[in-house]
Amino acid sequence: MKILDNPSKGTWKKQLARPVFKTKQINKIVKPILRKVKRNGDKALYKFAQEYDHVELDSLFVSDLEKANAAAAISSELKEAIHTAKANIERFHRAQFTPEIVEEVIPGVICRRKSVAIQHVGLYIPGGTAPLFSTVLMLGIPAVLAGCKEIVLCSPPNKEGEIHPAILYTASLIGITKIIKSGGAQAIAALTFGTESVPKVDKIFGPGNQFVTAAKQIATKYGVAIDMPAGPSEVLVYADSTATPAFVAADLLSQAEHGVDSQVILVTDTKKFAKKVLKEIESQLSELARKDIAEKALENSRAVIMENRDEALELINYYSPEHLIISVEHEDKAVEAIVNAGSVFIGNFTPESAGDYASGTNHTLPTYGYARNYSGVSLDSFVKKITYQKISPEGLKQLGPTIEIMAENELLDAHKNAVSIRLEYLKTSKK
Ligand code: HSO
Ligand code: ZN
Repeated sequence: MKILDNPSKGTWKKQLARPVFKTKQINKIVKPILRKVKRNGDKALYKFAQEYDHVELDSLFVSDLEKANAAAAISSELKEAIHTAKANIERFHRAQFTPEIVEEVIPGVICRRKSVAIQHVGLYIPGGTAPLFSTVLMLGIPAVLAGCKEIVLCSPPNKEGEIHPAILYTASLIGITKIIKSGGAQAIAALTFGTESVPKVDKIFGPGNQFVTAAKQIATKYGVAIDMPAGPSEVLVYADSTATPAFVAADLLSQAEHGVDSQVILVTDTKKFAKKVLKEIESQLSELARKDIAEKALENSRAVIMENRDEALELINYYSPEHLIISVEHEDKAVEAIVNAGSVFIGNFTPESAGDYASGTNHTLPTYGYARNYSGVSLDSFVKKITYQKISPEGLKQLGPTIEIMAENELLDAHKNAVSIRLEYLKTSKK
């Protein structure tokens, strides 16, 4: 982990650059996959399962028997933990319901806004090196709460044609029944275009590797919405001498272990503290099963010394981290100064893992600097807001002339006429 000593503003862009994607090469691989799924449907999915997952599938669907076996395969401790996390996530997401707005703007002109569930959603759960069953909770719970009519979950099978039991158990627990054994760009393609087995959806959610990310981007060209543009996981820890170096190191490593392209940043006020954290990282790292991955991620990572607090906060907002841990004296002031972050974790006893699993907030968050202009997944992500209006004759008499003059000046006669014709009618029908 490289130390940057009070880097001047002009150097931030270069010094804090995230690992770059090789989008062009990735797209070259992904586009033909999308094309084949679009053209050949299920047949293509079976073929890609052979090619990429090394399995000959009998069915793309997870069967009821597989779901029952999954429930038997996981420990009661894990089940209990999943239930606890589910309750907390449900509680925080249920609190996100916004009431319908009805406003009589002027007498006789009533405007209304209501949230309506996105009808068909696709949830992508990666397989690979870590079975992210927690992501099933993070995406599935708000989807169910929002009232999405159809929820499809796609996840890649292993060589035995199975999906990790914890993923299946969690999905069943929250009421997701349609689980498809397909991963990678081909799963995104199936959700985008629909196949014989996989329904076409309106919006696709979920993390994934660079192929999945690229496929999701392409999906948007076909009228499918996505949760957000995604990149590798990242955390920025802002800590001073009031924080415990071992805790800070553990938090940095918790994101570093996600992937070799993850990035973790420490921002602190003294070199002394930075050195303590680095020493802790060194000793904790050797104990990790995913040491090699974390080690690689640390090569992309930085410890930044910023003596000046205002500048430190400016740098954090510049970086716009997915996760921000603030463990400094007078934390409230620092928290209030933050305008760009996906999710903020406050104090020495708030590890990012809490939000990753069980505190209640969502862990699907904007990475790669997108915290500047995107929110993390929430209940809102699964609804769209429809507005309504109803205008009475009295209302139209009031508002009509405003519309007429505006339409006239935009040179849109037909717009004007849609009002004038009614006002005329109201005038004549009175006589
Ligand atoms: N930190 C990840 C989510 C996650 N962590 C799932 C563990 N499991 C999102 O950035
Ligand atoms: Zn994590």
